[in-house]
Amino acid sequence: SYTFWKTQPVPSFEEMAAGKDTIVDGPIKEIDIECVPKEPSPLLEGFEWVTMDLEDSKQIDEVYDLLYNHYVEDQEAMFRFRYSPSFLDWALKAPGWKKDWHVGIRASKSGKLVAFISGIPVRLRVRERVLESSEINFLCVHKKLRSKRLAPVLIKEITRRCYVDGIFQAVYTVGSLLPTPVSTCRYFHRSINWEKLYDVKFSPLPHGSTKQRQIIRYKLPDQTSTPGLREMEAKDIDTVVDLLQRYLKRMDLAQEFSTEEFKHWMFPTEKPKEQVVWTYVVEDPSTKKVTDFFSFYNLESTVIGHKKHESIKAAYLFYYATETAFTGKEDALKTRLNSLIKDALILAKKADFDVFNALTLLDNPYFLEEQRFGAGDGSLHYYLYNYRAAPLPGGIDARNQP
Ligand code: YNC
Ligand code: MG
Repeated sequence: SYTFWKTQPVPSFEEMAAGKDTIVDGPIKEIDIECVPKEPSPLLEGFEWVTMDLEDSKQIDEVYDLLYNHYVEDQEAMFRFRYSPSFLDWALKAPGWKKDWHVGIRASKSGKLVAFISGIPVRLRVRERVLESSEINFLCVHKKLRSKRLAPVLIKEITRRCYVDGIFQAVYTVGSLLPTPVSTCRYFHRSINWEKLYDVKFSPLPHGSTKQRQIIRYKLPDQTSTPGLREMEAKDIDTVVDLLQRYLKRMDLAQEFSTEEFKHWMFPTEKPKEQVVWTYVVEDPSTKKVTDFFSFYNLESTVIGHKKHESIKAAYLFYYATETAFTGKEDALKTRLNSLIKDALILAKKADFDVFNALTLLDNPYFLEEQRFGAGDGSLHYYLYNYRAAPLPGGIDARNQP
């Protein structure tokens, strides 16, 4: 098995396990641009390569439709991610985005989009080294074309396009196990609308509990409690970028944010049809200094074949940072994060979300239990392409788009 992955510049399971303490970080293979093919390799008869034009909203809708019907589901096929067109517009047109990295396959006759893979440029720091890399996401093959080895063909094509542009490393996250994760996180879920989550069988009724007890368990106050908490404004940007950059230095794997990238991800000014990201700051009422921020994004899941509920509205914790992280006082950090995330839950409830999700990354373990998140059954593995790196005990950032 792993007949494809064995041919790729990724560490084997054996190498990674044996080399835990001895692996020296660095590229696996040198790429000679001269030797990179100028054209894609031929496809199965009846299919053709296309570069999607995501400045055309009709083509965003085509990607949306493909993913809406064929993208990631849970093990029991009860839920499927439903990235909105506004979300895709945001996620695929990050600063420096390249049209060439939005790769599709169409059926020649009908013109129908049947497969997709994408990359965006990202400056990724692995410990002390910064890699100009691509972040690969939204790999999807139509259900009728599964198990025909199309996925390796798509992966090879996006790799070729990255190489052509002089990008030789990539980062990607996948729910399933491939050779070889550099880090692994678990999903945690915090019910907001427990009754609905129970109705759609997302949340079980724990043995020995009652519906009423569950509803009370997840009840939240009507108002946030952190003094000075408010929506982020343009005037906060410089302070918050600086805060986030300092905060992320504590992690072994993190995106290096420029101000432009920060604005794109955390403070988009063009208001889309559907709001994608929410960002709040805390302005200390006495000093007027911004001391904390947090953000979450909106990603629904379709409830497959349910009569009453079409989808679950999920908020995903995105980036955050707090000055208390630099005090060296673990207790202070823990207390602060718990207050902030409790307020994030309250705000997510006001915005009509049913559930609030987070991974075991950043400083999240400090609040997951106390804020009544429960472990989900999914893991998310983090991978690097053409870069060998010892496992990352120091934590990772929040690029948590599955
Ligand atoms: C996957 N998700 O192991 P072996 S995540 C990578 N990522 O290869 P076939 C995957 N590889 O084991 P199917 C993968 N899923 O023989 C499968 N594979 O070595 C490997 N699902 O191919 C698999 N989206 O075409 C095997 O499988 C080979 O028809 C089998 O297609 C797979 O976006 C898939 O989960 C996932 O649409 C497309 O099942 C299909 O099943 C599907 O016969 C639902 O493929 C949606 C879904 C995946 C979400 C994601 C990140 C993708 C990362 C790809 C790797 C990028 C590497 C870096 C490239 C740039 C380099 C530079 C610079
Ligand atoms: Mg296939």
